[in-house]
Amino acid sequence: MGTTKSQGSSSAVRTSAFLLCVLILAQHAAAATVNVGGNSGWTLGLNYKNWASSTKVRPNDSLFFKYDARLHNVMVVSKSDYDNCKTTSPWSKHQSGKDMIKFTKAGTYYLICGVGTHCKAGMKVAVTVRF
Ligand SMILES: [Cu+2]
Repeated sequence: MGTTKSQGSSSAVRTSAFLLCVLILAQHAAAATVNVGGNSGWTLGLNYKNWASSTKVRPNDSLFFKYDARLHNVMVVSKSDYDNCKTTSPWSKHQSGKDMIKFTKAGTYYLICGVGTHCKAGMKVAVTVRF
């Protein structure tokens, strides 16, 4: 009787440990969608430095850029192009107005609007992706 009871509880412990592992793995794998600029989206007049510093982005999360495609676009650029608002050699250009951009590796990524002088006016964001 005592043996049966002890077997029962150790199997319960094993089950809990297994479930805990599954939970941890699931949490690690779950990629989120991050709305760039929060409710304001991708636009002029928002402080993206403040937004980025208060936003957690993990590898494989999708950055969602929501904007009017007639007015803006999104370019992934080098740090130097980000600093200088240079729009002529982007690594990638997105212009659907509802772009999902995903970075699979940790690091800092630089995104700007390539229309007119929007970047110089502050429509630029540096996103640090980390676990
Ligand atoms: Cu713009």
